[in-house]
Amino acid sequence: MDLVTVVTTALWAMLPAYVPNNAAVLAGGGRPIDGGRTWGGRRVLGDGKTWRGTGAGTAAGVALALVLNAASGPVADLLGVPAVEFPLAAAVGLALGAMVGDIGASFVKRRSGRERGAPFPGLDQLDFVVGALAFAAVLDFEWVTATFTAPVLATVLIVTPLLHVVTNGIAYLIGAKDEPW
Ligand code: CTP
Ligand code: MG
Ligand code: K
Repeated sequence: MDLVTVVTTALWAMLPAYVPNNAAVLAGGGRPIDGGRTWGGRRVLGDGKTWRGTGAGTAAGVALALVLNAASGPVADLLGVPAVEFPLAAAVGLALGAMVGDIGASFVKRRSGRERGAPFPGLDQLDFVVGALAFAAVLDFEWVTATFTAPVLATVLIVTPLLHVVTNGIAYLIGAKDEPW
């Protein structure tokens, strides 16, 4: 696999996992998932993890995967790379897993005494990658192993934190997000 194929495959295959968090920021609000409950004197998850944000984020990721499927043939031809198609199970796994990974990170942050919005470098940038790949692997293991070869996976782990920093920085600058992480 050449470098162009590796990088385009990594980015394309992860798009349904990248979009949910950003969609959740735009759609967030309403009832928190933890219903305000605390554990050990701190919120279980906090007000930053809501049902609406999670639902909208998951829906946005799945919808994007369907749009990408419609465009994958022509785009792959144009770039001269093999097309990446998302089976529905993989799309749901990537989108829902990204949201659950982020929710899991909030759980860890609250347990370690970090208030809502506090940064946790490393965890913030990769929580949703771990969640997305784990859920996708449970729902469609063959698609994950065929798509995320070692070089593609390595690219995802390097490029995702960079993309995360940039997109969250932009979201902060345009006022969509309270903190730039
Ligand atoms: N959001 C949401 N539901 C989710 C994830 C995010 O409603 N499952 C919305 C919330 O409005 C949240 C915003 O997106 O405040 C930004 O998301 P994030 O940075 O993940 O949450 P934080 O508010 O920083 O909270 P935490 O410290 O728990 O990550
Ligand atoms: Mg945050
Ligand atoms: K987060």
